[in-house]
Amino acid sequence: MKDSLAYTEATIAAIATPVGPGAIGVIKVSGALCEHLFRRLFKPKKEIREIQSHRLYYGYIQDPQSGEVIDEVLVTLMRAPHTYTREDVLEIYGHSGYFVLTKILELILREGARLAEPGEFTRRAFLNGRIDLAQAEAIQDLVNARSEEALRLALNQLRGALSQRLAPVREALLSALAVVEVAVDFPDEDVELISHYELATQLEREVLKPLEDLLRQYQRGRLFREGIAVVIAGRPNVGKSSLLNALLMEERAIVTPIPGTTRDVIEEMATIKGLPVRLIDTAGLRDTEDLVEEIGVKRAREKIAQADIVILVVDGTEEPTAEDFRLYDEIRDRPHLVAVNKIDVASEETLNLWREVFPEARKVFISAKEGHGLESLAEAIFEIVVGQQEVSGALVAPNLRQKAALEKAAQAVRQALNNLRSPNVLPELVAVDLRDALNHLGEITGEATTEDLLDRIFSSFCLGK
Ligand SMILES: Nc1nc2c(ncn2[C@@H]2O[C@H](COP(=O)(O)OP(=O)(O)OP(=O)(O)O)[C@@H](O)[C@H]2O)c(=O)[nH]1
Ligand SMILES: [Mg+2]
Repeated sequence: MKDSLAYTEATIAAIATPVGPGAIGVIKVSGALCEHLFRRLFKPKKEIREIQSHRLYYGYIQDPQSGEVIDEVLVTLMRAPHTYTREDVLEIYGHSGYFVLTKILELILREGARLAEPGEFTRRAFLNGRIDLAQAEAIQDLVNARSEEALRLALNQLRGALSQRLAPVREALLSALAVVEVAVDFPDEDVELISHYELATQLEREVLKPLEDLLRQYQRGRLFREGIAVVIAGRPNVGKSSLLNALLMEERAIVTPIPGTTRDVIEEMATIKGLPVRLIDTAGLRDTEDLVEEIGVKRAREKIAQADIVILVVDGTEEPTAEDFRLYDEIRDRPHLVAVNKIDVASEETLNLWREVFPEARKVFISAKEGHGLESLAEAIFEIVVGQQEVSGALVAPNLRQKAALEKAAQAVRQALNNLRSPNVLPELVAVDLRDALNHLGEITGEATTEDLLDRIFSSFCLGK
C-alpha cells in the first residue's frame, strides 16, 4: 500500500485489556516513539546497559516531570519488524484499574503519542504487509468466537487458509486473462493460441468451481460463528421446560405438573456439538382464556417463525391427540424434529403409537427428567441444521463481506463464460469480466481496497486490537 507510510507516522497507544479491577492491565504502543517512551517513563529495578528486544523488564513507571511513581510494572520493547504491527511495539503490564492505566496512558500521550482508533494496531499490521485483510478479519473472529468450531475456523483463517485457497484461483484467472489479452492485441492473427472452448472449460474448472465451493461454506461458517436458534415448542405440560433445563444442566425454567406453567419466552445460551445455540423455551401452545398466557402463546409462535430448528415436544405417556397433529402442521414447514418425551414412564403401547405418526419427521425418544436420549437429540439437531458433512480441520468459511465479494467474482466469471461460448465473441469483453473478477478477489485479501472499506472493517474491532 502506497499510503501506508504517511498513515503510520504517528505513534499510537491504547489500553488493551478490559478496563476495570483485575490482575493485570496492558497498555500497548506502536510506532517510532516506543524506545523514547521506554527510556523516559520506565525506571528499571536493575540498571539496563542495553535494551534487548522482546525481553521483559521489571520496574516502575514514573512521571518524568513530577517524579511521581505511578505503577509497578513489567515492560517489553519489541523492535520492528518482528512485531504485531511490524513497527516498534511497547507493552506495559501494570496493575489493572481504570485510574492507574489512564494515568500511564496520559503520560504516553503527553510524550507525543496519540490514542489509537479501534482496530488500528491490526490495520497497521495489514498496511505494513504482515497479514492480509482476510487474516485481519480472522483476528476479530478469534476474539468473538463463541464455540470451539468458530475458534477453529478463525484460526484457520488467521493462518491464511482462505487466502491460500484463493491463490490458485487468482493464478488461473491471470493466465486466462493473459491469453485473452493476446487476442485483444493481435486481432488479425489467425492462430488461436487456445480455443475458446478450452479456455471456458479451464475457467469453469479452475475458477468457477472453487469459488462456488467456497460460497457453499459460508452458511456453515455463519452457523458456527453466530449460532442457531433452537425453539422448544409443544402442548402444555409435555416437558418443554424440563428439556430446556436438561440441556442446560441447570434448573433454569420453572417446572410443575400444572399445564400453562411457562407463560413467557425463556432464552439461554448453550453449546451443542460445538455449535453455539440459543435455546428458547416457550409457553405451551393452546387456546386459552388467560390473557397473560395468550400473549405467551403469541410470542411462542413468533419464535417458531424465526427458529433455525423447532423441537416439537410430545408426551409419550399419552396417545397422539388431534392437537398434536394440528401443532405438527404448524411447524412442519420449518426445519424440525419431534421429541417424544417421558419415555421413563411411558408404556410400550403409547410409544408404539408415536413411532407410527408423523412418518416423515425425524423422531427422538427422550426423558427430559432422567436425561435419557439427550445425546441423540443433540446429534439430530446438529445433522438437521448443519448437515452431515464431516468437520474437517482445514475448513475455510468466508464471512458475509467475503461472501459478497466471492459472489461478485463468480458472477463476473459466469459472464465471461457466456461471452466465450457465444459466436463472434469480442475478446475485449471477456477481458473486462476477468479483470472484474480479479478485482473482487482482491477485495478479500486486500490487494484491492478503499479507505472506506478498511474503515468499515477495522472500526468494528475493539480498542487496543
Ligand atoms: N416422568 C417424567 N416426567 C416428566 C418428564 N419431563 C417432564 N416431566 C414432568 O411433566 C410436568 C411438566 O413439565 P414441564 O417441563 O413444566 O412442562 P412444559 O411443557 O414446560 O409445560 P408448560 O410450561 O406448562 O407448557 C412436570 O411435572 C415434569 O416433572 C420426563 O421425562 N419424565
Ligand atoms: Mg414450561
